[in-house]
Formats: sequence, C-alpha cells, structure tokens
Amino acid sequence: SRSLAIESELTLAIVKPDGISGNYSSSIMHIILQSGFTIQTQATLHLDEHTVTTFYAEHSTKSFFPSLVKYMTSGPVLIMVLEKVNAIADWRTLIGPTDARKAKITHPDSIRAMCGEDLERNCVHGSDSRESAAREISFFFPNLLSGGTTLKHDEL
Ligand code: RTP
Ligand code: MG
Repeated sequence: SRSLAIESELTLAIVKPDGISGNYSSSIMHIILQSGFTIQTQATLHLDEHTVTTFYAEHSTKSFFPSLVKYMTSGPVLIMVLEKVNAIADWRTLIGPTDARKAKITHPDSIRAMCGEDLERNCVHGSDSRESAAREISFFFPNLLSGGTTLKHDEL
C-alpha cells in the first residue's frame, strides 16, 4: 500500500508598519502560536524603497503602487517565517481579506479585522502561493531554504 506523507510547509508573514505602531506584534504572535504555527525565524527591519519595490514587484504597474511603497517604508516591520501543515493557505485564512474595512464585517475574527484599517493599511502580509512563499522566504532569509544544506554539511 502507498503511504501518504503529510509535510509541513513554510510561509512568509509580515507585521506591516501600522501593525507595529499599533502595538499588535505580540497579539499577532500569540495568535500565530495558538493556531499551531511555529515561528522558524524572525527579523525586525525598516524596509527601504528598493526592497519594497522588489518585494511587491508584481504590483509595480498598479495605480496604488507608490502609495503601497510609502506605506511599507513608513516604519519598521516584523518579518516571520511560519511553519505548519498547510501553512500558506491557513495563514491567508487567518489574516482575512485584503480590505480590512470589509474584513471587519465579513471576517470579524481575522487578524486584518483586528488591526487593519482599510484596503491599504491592513497590518499583515501573507504569501499567496507555494511559488510566492519560496520567493519571499529566500528574499529575506537567503540561507533558510537553499543554505540549509551548507549548515547540515558543517554539522557533520
Ligand atoms: P499582501 O500581499 O500584503 O499579503 O496582501 P494581499 O495579497 O491581500 O493583497 P495584494 O493584492 O497582494 O496587495 C498588496 C498590498 O497592497 C496594498 N493594496 N492597496 N489601494 C489599493 O487599491 C490597494 N490594493 C492593495 C495592500 O496593503 C495590500 O495588502
Ligand atoms: Mg499579495
């Protein structure tokens, strides 16, 4: 008979500048752990324009892009790699819809309903696919995915 491997997955979470300035970091981390994720690694960074432009490159032609860059560079962010079975989809479910104003009505228990304000200021980010998660994790933590082999080698 065939065996079914249930593998854990990694995703990238960010507490955006409004989440940090609103003092939501510890509440969000509590929800993360309470929901069965483990925090693999974390970093607090004040992103510059180039970093945000590269990170959100898929939105570079959109009308809201300049405003998004201004928002994301307005203060420090907390970047975390979360691990869990089905982490990517489950983190997206936990944060709720992009528009925090709508989230407060349709998904009142979501993180964006708790700490977001509107379509832009929505306090958290989550990778939206396996491809995005791999790209975003290696963007901020280049040693985590590919460099793991080097660490194992050093340990032998
Ligand atoms: P994220 O990438 O940050 O997890 O958010 P998302 O997938 O829910 O939404 P996405 O479409 O990827 O948009 C990225 C971020 O850009 C800002 N935004 N502003 N004013 C607008 O029309 C608008 N639309 C999006 C939000 O901060 C959104 O999270
Ligand atoms: Mg997105």
